[in-house]
Amino acid sequence: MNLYPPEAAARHRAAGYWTGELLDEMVRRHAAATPGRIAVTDRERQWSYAELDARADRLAAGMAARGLRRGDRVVLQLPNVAEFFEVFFGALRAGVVPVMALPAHRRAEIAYFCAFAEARALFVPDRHEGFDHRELAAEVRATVPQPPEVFVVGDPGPFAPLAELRAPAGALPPGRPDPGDLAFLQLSGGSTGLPKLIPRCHDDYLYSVRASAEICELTADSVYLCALPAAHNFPLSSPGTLGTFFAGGRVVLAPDPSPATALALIARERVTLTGVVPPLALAWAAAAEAAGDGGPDLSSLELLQVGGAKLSEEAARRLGPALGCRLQQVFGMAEGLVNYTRPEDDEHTVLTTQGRPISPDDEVRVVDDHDRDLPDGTPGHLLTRGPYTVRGYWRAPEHNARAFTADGFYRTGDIVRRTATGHLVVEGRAKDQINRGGEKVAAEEVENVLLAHPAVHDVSVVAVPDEFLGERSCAYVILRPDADRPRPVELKAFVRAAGLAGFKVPDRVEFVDAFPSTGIGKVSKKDLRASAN
Ligand code: OOB
Repeated sequence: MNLYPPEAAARHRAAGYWTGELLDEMVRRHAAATPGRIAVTDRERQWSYAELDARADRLAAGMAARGLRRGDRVVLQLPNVAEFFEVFFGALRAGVVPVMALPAHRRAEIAYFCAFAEARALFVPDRHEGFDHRELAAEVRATVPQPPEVFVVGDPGPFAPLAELRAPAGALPPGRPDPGDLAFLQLSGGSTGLPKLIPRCHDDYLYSVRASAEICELTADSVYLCALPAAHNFPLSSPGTLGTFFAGGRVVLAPDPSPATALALIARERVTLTGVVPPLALAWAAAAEAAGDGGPDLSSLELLQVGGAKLSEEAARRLGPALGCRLQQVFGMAEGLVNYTRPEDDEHTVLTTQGRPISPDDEVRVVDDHDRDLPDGTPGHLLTRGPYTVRGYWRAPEHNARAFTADGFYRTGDIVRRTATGHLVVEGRAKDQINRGGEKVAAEEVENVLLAHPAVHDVSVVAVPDEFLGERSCAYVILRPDADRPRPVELKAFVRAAGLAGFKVPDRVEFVDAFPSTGIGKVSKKDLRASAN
């Protein structure tokens, strides 16, 4: 399968970006050179590089023995536990393709991923944050045409424990996958009714990981705290856990991202860097300020990366002093392009821009509504193409025709301005999405669910400003003429009962008689947003 046009792939290879190394081979490399070095710390557990490597081998061999073939898909829904990497690297080594679900996903999303990807297996924890994922797995199995086999980390209940998939030590994984083949399916933040899957290969992803590790100056002494869900592109690759493994450093997994947990882990594990979304950064900063000198010792922390949603200049100014470290802004997307402010950037640039692209060969265009290029300084639509930006979503030709230009640029849906130094400033968004403190909600997905409610005639879900999260979601509802007005909580419960992740449940519900319309009769979400407050 060609994920990139052959001439583009040849160019990226010739430029040295694509090296042909597989993502799991970095683990192998460190296991050979420094077998005893710790790769992962998870609560009281420590796995060395040798152990992680051996586990990945055993899982890869076990998957093959179980009949999972190269190219088969599995859904990975594991929280921040060491087994996340055992399964991820094991699958990659076997050529089995994980779909990177989030722990917050519920029946609707997981069933959709399983059905659409024709997943052969589903990996879940027993319980996470009070929620029983085995029950979720059972519900999913009942709705999917070809139910996946379920493997559980922890108490397996009616399913198989992960241990059952581990081949005996010494078992060899099947043949080496191709670095240009589909390696895993990342999730799109989405702006459409159904989530889109993003096909990433070893070559493109490893380039972004390696270059990110260089930009962020990672070494074997780096200790990365993974506080966001490990499957997300930011903590996975920017440079995140994979960048840390690439450099031979140590990954510390936070069971939850609360200030109490995270700050204590930074102190205990001597964490040197971490990546968070803006609301979390502010919560940590507030906790550190409140604790003062008597609080956890954060002196090991060198770099705080903030991304996933816009960081205000005011907030940016506070973070470094509060946590006693350097700040880096990160503006990235699971589809590819990632921008960083650099260590050599002046303070103003770090506080007021969202960075510049990883690669000299990242092509960035800022265009008007007719795809005409705009001069630097003028906000417009961000289009991008390059050595690690995908050329299309997985099995979505119709959507791809809209989401990509004919010559392969991805339409990010972001409105940005480029400065004279090539840094990007995110000014807004043209896509129909709510960015809830880094968690992305596709308005249409929630609207489709609410439209099925018997009292709802029409609905429009929009972002409204929020002091803490940046944005929250508000569902504007037009009721059927003869319907009794439901209470907002009933409509929220309806969305939850439909099996959507909790972060997609509208924060607010407002009843209106009509929607403002644009000149050509479409609902004007811009005017709806303006009517909030
Ligand atoms: C990251 O990835 P996704 O796929 O969850 O979301 C991508 C979208 C971007 O298109 C943009 O709309 C928004 O999230 N975004 C930002 C931002 N970083 C991401 N908006 C404003 N300022 C920022 N710094 O969110 C992601 C992936 C890799 C690294 C970092 C973030």
